Amino acid sequence: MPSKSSRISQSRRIEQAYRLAREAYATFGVDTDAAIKRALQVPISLHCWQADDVRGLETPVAGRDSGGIMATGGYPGRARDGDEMRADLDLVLKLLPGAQRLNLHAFYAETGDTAVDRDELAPEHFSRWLDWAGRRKIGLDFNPTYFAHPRAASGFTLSSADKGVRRFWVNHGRACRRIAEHFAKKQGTPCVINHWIPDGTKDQPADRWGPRARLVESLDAILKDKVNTRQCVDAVEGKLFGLGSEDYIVGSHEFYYSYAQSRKLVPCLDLGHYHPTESVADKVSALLQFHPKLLLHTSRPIRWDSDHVVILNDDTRALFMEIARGGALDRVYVALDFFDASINRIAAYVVGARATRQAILLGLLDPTELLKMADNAGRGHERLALMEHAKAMPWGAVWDMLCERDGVPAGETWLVDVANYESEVLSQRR
Ligand code: RNT
Ligand code: ZN
Repeated sequence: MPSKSSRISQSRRIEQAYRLAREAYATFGVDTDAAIKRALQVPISLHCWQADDVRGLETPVAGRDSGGIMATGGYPGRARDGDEMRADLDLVLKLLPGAQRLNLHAFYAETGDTAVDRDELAPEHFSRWLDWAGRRKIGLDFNPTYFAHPRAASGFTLSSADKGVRRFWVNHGRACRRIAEHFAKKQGTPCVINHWIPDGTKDQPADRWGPRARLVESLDAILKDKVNTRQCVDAVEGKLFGLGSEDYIVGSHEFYYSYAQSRKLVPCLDLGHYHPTESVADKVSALLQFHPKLLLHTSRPIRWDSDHVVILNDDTRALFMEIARGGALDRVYVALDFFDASINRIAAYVVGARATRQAILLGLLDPTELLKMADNAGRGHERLALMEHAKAMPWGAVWDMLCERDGVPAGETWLVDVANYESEVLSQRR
């Protein structure tokens, strides 16, 4: 632990650097105090599945490399049950500035000694998560788990040609919506429920039509139940390909944008789900012309949808820059989606969540008004020069102040807490 006097001198350094940064930004027409305040308010929904490498809490564990997604690596300390997950998340929450939520997957139900299949899940199977979230005053979001299950082994779930399989997953989706509605009622904030299915094929199918028609039918059957849609906010997530579904994905982007539009659902954009040269940032202003809200899964693909820990790279920055420039921060739900089993998992959360909030802050520190003025006046060279200059602005000093104001460690001193926890707690997990 840093000593009290070194903490005081660090605070003083942060204060001094911030004063200079605030002035520099003010000449740029940017109010750093307002940016800090706003950046802290945006809720980031922490995905529970980084804690245990997307295994879930069912017994027997249904298999971790299913559904075209896979956590690779064998770093020690994986959380093995709900209590360990919550303990890990407690430390994560302490090290993150700003508003947080927790994003649960259905296979993190805690059903004690009785096995409860996915189509029979009910709110009471999540009571421990709800109690925990209530004590921490954070809201829960939710996801049906349409993978890692014997009935998903064929590679098809909601779009399966098998009526029984389809019915099972429809009932799972319906059960999950009731759970999401229950969460929302308890916590007093809407619960975003994201539907992602792995359905697809490794090689070219003869029939691309049938599964898509069946997916429409199944989703409609799930949505037919009356739930309060202000509480249970349904989102649908498309993708380009997965492991073992390289050629054909039933729920492609075009499918879900149109489905969401016609059924008044929220489209989910996952940063890892597009062609590597495609800009996800550019899609925001197109989709928000037609959809009131978007759900974002911040992730990081490396050559494929590898779900690496989010860092402050060009993609993350561009995404939130674009959202801030459009004044659309309250039209997006921000959620993390990555799983790296090769590094300390607490640090994975902290790095990814902090990078996401840094990108939000950077978006809010953008001198958008100046840039637009230059653009509108036809002075493209000025716009370009200002954009380049903005990159060299002292935003790090503003970030440190954001952490300071929210009472969490600035800089990288949080690594000490992670190291202590690793030696005291994680190293005991065998
Ligand atoms: C998979 C999707 C999906 C999952 C989670 C676990 O490609 O991104 O969001 O990562 O549901
Ligand atoms: Zn995702």
